[in-house]
Amino acid sequence: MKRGGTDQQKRRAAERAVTAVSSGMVVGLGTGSTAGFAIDKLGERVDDGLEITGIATSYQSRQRAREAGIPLVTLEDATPDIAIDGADQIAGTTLIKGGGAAHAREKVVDSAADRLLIVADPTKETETLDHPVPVEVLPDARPTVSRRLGDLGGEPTLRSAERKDGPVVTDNGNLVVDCSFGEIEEPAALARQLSQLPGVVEHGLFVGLADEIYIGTADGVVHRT
Ligand code: ABF
Repeated sequence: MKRGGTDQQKRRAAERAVTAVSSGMVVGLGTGSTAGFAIDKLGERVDDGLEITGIATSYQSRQRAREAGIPLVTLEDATPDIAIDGADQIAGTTLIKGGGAAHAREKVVDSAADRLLIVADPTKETETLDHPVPVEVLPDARPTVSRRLGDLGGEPTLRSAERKDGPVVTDNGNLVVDCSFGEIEEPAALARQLSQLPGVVEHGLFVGLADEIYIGTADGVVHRT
């Protein structure tokens, strides 16, 4: 699996996407390193007089937005006009997200936005999705969901925390099972099957949700609409 573009590629994509933001907008703030560059740039523009409010998709993006000086609201207060978020894999307008274990809130905020802009480096693009699909599960449902994922032809693995013993726990207090399905020929059908499993809070397949894709390259940005 190809992983990890350069910070320059990520920053280019993020900063170009931020040019779509104008005063008066409510902006969904994505999670991850590429979306983080967008938050930083939005903060710079706020310093220069841009008047926006942000809606965070995770604890991480909330903290980064606070440091960048972006005023924050919640979905109780407003609906995002635009959201800028990263992805783990992109095929057309369909994405796999959840590498940061934030895909449940990301999907809520991103799908509420009038326009979803995805920012990424070139290693994220593919013809056919084959990245393991992150599935956020209620802790008590982890064994049953894992069995059902196996029945669907997947290979589920409980995500472990890198820096301490034990599993990753999401901002919502749940666990993440990464499930490999090999090449995903019909993401919409798989997404429906995953959504129907009792105990699944949210999965990382974002089918047809992206409105615009910004890919930062060594010498510019490829923008697809
Ligand atoms: C979030 O961060 C996730 O949905 C996705 O998993 C990840 C991408 O991170 P990065 O931009 O650091 O590759 O957007």
